[in-house]
Amino acid sequence: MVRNRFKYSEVTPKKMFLKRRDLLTKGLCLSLLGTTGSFGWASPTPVKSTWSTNREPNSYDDITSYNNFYEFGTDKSDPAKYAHKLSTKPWTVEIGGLVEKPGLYHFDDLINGIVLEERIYAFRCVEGWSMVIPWVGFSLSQILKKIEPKSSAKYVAFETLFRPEEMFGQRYNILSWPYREGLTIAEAMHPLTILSTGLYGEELPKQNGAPLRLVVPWKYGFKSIKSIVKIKLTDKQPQSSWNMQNPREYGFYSNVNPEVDHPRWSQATERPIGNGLFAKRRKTLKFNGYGDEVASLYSGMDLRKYY
Ligand SMILES: Nc1nc2c(c(=O)[nH]1)N[C@H]1C(S)=C(S)[C@@H](COP(=O)(O)O)O[C@H]1N2
Ligand SMILES: [Mo]
Repeated sequence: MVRNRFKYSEVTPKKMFLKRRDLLTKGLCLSLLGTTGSFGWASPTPVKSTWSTNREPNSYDDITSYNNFYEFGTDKSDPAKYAHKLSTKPWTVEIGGLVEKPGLYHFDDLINGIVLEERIYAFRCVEGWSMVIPWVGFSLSQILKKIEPKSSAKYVAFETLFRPEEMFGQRYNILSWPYREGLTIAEAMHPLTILSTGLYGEELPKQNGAPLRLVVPWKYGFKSIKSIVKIKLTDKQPQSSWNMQNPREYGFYSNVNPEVDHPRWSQATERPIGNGLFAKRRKTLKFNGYGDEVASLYSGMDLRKYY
């Protein structure tokens, strides 16, 4: 397969991005953009979403070379070096727990009929760095509607695959494998919560969590679990690998909150990636700037207690 990847480093990313978006809307996509043909990984036709931020996205290079994906090592540069070892085709997702339609879903069947959108989201890692990322994806709620949660379902649990032959990081006990995360059903149904299958209009790179990865833009980055193979609806709060590793430092909710510091550092400001070492820090916004949309999910809750 010839991948006709634009070299974002050769042009200003925004310019190229807009040019590409133009092509997309003109419907010239499949042949010109070299997407994966019958696969719907990145979609020839991402729809522009009103949920996007107006902020300028980071470059393709920033987004695909500075990563956290501990299955491939703990250095930021490790995932870009080693994630190619992961085989993602074919891919299946096991769906179970409190749903009417459990089963082992082939990736293609799972996303069949779903319209992919472009969502430019702010992204904030708990470590203090941030980016703006033009995802391709769709609201998780669309999948949940397909699989029909029972009324007793209160949470959604996610798991990354466990395959130490391809993911050497899983041979070390840095985290409890497989990587696990969870959301309340209200968080999972919120239209801002997406499953991503691509970025910058093309198939999701493996270091970013191909072929299917969660993105919850108002929460710290570790909630956005990569390379998902299991989705389970439960009536009990799911385990999360980071919470298991250090419950005092990483709570279940982990909403971005400049007023609640990490026990070892302040969360008041963030370092935007990509503007050089001396880039000015930005003030971190409550709920990462998505408060108007999501604050009501937590009304009456003490966000210091439920960190
Ligand atoms: N399976 C898995 N998912 C993961 C991680 C990981 O180590 N393993 N790291 C998390 C963390 S800490 C962050 S900040 C984001 C990073 O996403 P990015 O590399 O696409 O920016 O992925 C999250 N999802
Ligand atoms: Mo993170």
